[in-house]
Amino acid sequence: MSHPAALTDAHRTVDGFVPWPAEFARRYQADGHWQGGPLADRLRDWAVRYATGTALVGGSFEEPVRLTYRELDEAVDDLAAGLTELGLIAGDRVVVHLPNRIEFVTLLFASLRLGVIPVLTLPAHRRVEIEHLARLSGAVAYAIPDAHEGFDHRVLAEEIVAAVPSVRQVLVAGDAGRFTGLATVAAAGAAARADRPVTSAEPIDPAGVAVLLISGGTTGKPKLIPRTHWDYAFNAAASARVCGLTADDVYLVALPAAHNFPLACPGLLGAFGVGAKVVLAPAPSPEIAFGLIAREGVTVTAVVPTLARIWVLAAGWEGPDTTSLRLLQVGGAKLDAELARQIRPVLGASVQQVFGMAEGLLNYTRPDDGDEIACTTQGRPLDDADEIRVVDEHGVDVPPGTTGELWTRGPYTIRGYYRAAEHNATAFTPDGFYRTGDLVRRTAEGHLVVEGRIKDVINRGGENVSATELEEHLLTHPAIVQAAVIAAADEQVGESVRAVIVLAAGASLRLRELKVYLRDRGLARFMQPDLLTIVDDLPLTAVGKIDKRELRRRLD
Ligand code: OOB
Repeated sequence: MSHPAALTDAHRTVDGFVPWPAEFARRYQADGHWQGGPLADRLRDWAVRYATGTALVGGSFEEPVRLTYRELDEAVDDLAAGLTELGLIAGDRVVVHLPNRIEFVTLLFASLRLGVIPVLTLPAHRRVEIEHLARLSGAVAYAIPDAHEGFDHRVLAEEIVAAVPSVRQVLVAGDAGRFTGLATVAAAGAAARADRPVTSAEPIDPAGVAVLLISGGTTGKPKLIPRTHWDYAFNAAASARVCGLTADDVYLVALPAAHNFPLACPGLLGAFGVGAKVVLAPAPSPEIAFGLIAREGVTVTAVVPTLARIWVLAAGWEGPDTTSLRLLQVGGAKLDAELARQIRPVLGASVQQVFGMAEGLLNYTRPDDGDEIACTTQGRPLDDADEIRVVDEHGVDVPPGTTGELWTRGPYTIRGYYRAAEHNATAFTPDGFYRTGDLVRRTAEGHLVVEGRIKDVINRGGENVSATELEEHLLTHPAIVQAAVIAAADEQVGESVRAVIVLAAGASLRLRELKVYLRDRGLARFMQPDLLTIVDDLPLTAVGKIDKRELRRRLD
């Protein structure tokens, strides 16, 4: 095994993290939001408590690999010992670019056990994002699969190593080529530790940074979101409670595991906390997901609306056995009510809307809210300590029922992005509220309805057209399966309204017909699209949301 040159101290400090003010930190501890040890210590507890229960199912669909809680904890110790042999120490950052494989989970916990901070990137990220994130975090290592979905990550790793001097190690799940195999590291670790449990050289502060998540923002380069052991543990455990998760549940990781939603809302971390079985889907396609749901008896999973639509359509054709599924969480982008209403009849599961963000705040519809609220609202905050404000453009609170920007702070919402002092000055208010940029309305019962993004508004000759609102109307048309509304430059009105749609198989639609349809729905004339563009598919972000930035670029 190759050993890296001695690591310098230049990349060791965890600077750029904005902690909660002492007064808040005290309160969150006193109230029990922040409690317990660092995240990897919890895996030790779970390994004792759930010992021989199945923790994790990975591998391919044809050849699944199963680990009990005890085996998972052992595998994590082996890898942690191996990483120590490689010279990784507390405070180092490692860019984790792994798909839904067992190594994602073992490397995540092995890093946490050493106080090494994983930077959780998504499989669809490529050179631009990875290079930026490796540089920004000052990462010393980069972890990849050999190849995934036809893309050889080792080629990308060559570029990253050449471009970012701090990256000394490339760790590979699978065939390592000229780099270091994670299996080799773990084997060396197993030999070195000789059954002794691994601990960090220095005690790990549970109030300190555990992981760096990637912002889902669609403007500018991704930002790093520092989540602490305490806040993230609360995030996962409180979410598990809201979902009624127990040891009898089987959680399917259908979205990329590195995304906050399937990772901790309640995701795999929340599922481990109650001793449930976690199943990693190598891909979210209906064939694989439905196959795993039937074979493993999956009870809960999380999807984005674009994926929910694909599953509902496919299930309509295939009639898969999804009888075990009790809860389908949908979030990440606005779920239209019509699609939401199809979920129970077609998939046999209750729908739960999740309006969350990697920065923290999570809103859930609750199991006892009833179908109407679950289908038409984006839920309410996870915890009473979540403070939310809905404000106008002057930062003044608006009454219930009025749309405004959502501001929030609380025990698991960050007070600043990592190493982003300049951006933080505008992204947060002086008293620590995160300005989400989301436009929401609070119903009389206290549920939130997402009405759009502050910047996703088309200024059509002085009239503001909300893209989200028009998209929702478009999706009610039977010929339309996907819709995105964007601005098109227009000499007369500045910006005109362009509807980009994907048609149902065999359907056709003309702008004139669409306008008549929208008019009959009672839509104002200024809200009507000026242009209609029909495409085969819409570009998606790394987690599967419609990517308008890329769409605008394509249509320019
Ligand atoms: C989740 O997190 P991110 O960080 O990828 O994206 C957050 C943004 C939100 O600010 C909002 O603009 C949008 O995505 N969003 C939704 C939504 N859930 C997220 N917009 C409308 N309706 C929803 N249900 O996307 C995320 C994190 C944790 C759980 C679920 C989703």
